[in-house]
Amino acid sequence: VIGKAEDQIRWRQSAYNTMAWSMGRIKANLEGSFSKEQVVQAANTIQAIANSGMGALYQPGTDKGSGHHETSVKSEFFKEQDKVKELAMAYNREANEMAKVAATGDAAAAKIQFGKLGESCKACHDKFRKEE
Ligand code: ASC
Repeated sequence: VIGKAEDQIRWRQSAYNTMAWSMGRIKANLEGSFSKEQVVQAANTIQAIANSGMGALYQPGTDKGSGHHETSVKSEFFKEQDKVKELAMAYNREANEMAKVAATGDAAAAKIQFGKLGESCKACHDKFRKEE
């Protein structure tokens, strides 16, 4: 186990924030002028984080942050590990595919894959993220 509970919460939140920035960056490129370089950078960033072993940051005791270490994860997350694994693997697949598609520079294909990737984010949010 690496880090105290509040470290793990902080590290995983920074990972999600970097992924959110990267998703926003891809979205902006799909809606505005398309820069293959930017989409590749963002997709590669998401892929790297998706494959970084973030499962290690959900040790017991990381379900109750407090103050500025507040966490949005539901307690069900820690009890439904098979479902978590299934959603995480689907997300991983879509993130890997996003990087692959980005590398081709095909904006139409990137848009389709971006939709699939976003759905795989949302599937976990719907099940395991508390309402804001
Ligand atoms: C984003 C972002 C998320 C996902 C999610 C997809 O850009 O910050 O958390 O996409 O909204 O449904």
